[in-house]
Amino acid sequence: MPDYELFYWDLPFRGNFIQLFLEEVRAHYQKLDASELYPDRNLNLHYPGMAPPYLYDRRAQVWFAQMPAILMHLAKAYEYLPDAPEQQTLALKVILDCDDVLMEITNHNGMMMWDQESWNDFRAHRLANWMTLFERTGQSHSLKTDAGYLLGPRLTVADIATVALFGTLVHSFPELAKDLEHNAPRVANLCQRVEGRPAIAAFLDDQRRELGNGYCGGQIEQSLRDVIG
Ligand SMILES: N[C@@H](CCC(=O)N[C@@H](CS)C(=O)NCC(=O)O)C(=O)O
Repeated sequence: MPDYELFYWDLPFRGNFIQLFLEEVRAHYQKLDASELYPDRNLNLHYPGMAPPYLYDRRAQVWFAQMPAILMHLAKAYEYLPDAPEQQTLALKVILDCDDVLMEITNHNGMMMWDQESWNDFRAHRLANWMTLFERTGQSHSLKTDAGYLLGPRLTVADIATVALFGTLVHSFPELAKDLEHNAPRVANLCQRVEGRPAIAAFLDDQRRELGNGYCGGQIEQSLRDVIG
């Protein structure tokens, strides 16, 4: 029996935040399709969540929804938070920043499609500022252009989340690699280093062979491809 069950779509988007973590710590888990729970059963969970991802922790017998809550739960279990309490809060802040970027880049989870003008403006300003903000956070700690981590001397959940955000983004949309390199060179290098860690690299190889450059799916992914391309 696996220790965890992760329910998400066959897409990287929010699911990879959890899956990169589970792979990194070599957790015993099973990935199941979100359609097994959503939309018919999600309100019957003990702690219902509005939408995938969902994680079931078999030992604790608890269901979790909300990507940031799931990651914090796992980070505590595997000691992937920084040591100092204020740095632990900073790790949560980094994960919440990531979730905000996911929301913004998909125009509120696809509620509206992108048009060229609004995308160009978002890319030049808010997306660039988001990238810079992660870079500054790393610079305030030990992150160098070829070494170190976002919140200090060791890998934490904040690195996994940052890489799940920007590593996935530039893999799915290689046109954005130069934006990341320009605004956040240390973060760009962090993505390569973390994506190269053995368990994560093996997982991403398989996933990228299967899903190609798929990102968030649906019309909003097509809309992103139209404006980026
Ligand atoms: N704030 C939630 C957002 C959950 C969410 O919007 N999930 C999306 C996919 S990433 C979803 O499956 N939405 C329902 C749908 O597409 O039908 C979280 O961070 O987990």
